[in-house]
Amino acid sequence: MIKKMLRLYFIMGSTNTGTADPLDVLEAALRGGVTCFQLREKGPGALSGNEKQKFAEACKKLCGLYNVPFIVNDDVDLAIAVDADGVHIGQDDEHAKVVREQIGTHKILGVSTHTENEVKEALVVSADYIGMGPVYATSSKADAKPVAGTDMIRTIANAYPDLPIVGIGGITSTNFTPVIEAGAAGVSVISAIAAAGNPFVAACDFKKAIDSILNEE
Ligand code: 3NM
Repeated sequence: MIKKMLRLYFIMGSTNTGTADPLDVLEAALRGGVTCFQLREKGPGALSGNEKQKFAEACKKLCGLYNVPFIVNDDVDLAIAVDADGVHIGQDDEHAKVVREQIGTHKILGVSTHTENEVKEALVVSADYIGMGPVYATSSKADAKPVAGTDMIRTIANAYPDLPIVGIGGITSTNFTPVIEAGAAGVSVISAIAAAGNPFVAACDFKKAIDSILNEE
């Protein structure tokens, strides 16, 4: 179930959509077929406090209309306050063990990983999925690690065949195939949808392309 959820995993914050209204972009992405959504409200101009919570509530409501899981990046208190479906954390965020204790076992926990050791640590806290990247160069994350390609995804997918893996970083509808072939269950994208001229068409085309590779509708 988690693997299917990861197929086209859309990530966005209110600063990722240029002049377009972020809630319109999210609605278009959901209509286009994204299978999971993560609110990642980070960087200059990001919302905070009550404004961030209101925005999160609006995002969660939209996701609910489309039956798409709503995940909050990093902010465990917010995830609990709005009763999100899960939390995604990086290696620099709060320790995964503490987060698992805070959110319990009913919420989804995703962890960004870059090495086999980080993957092992994520497994200890029963991470529901891991993110691996950046597969390609990205301009959406200021402190992204060096480009990793797909080698580590392949290594981890071979070692842990049941572990749901999602690739991230510079992935588009025209370069995602090697990520799936390496063993990822899906791809996470910001700009390929959030910065597309038509996010609905971008999500639709992307979803069709992934489904055709995974041979399922
Ligand atoms: N995490 P885009 S790369 C949020 O490598 C994030 O862990 C990364 O945005 C990692 O699809 C990244 O626009 C940015 O490249 C992904």
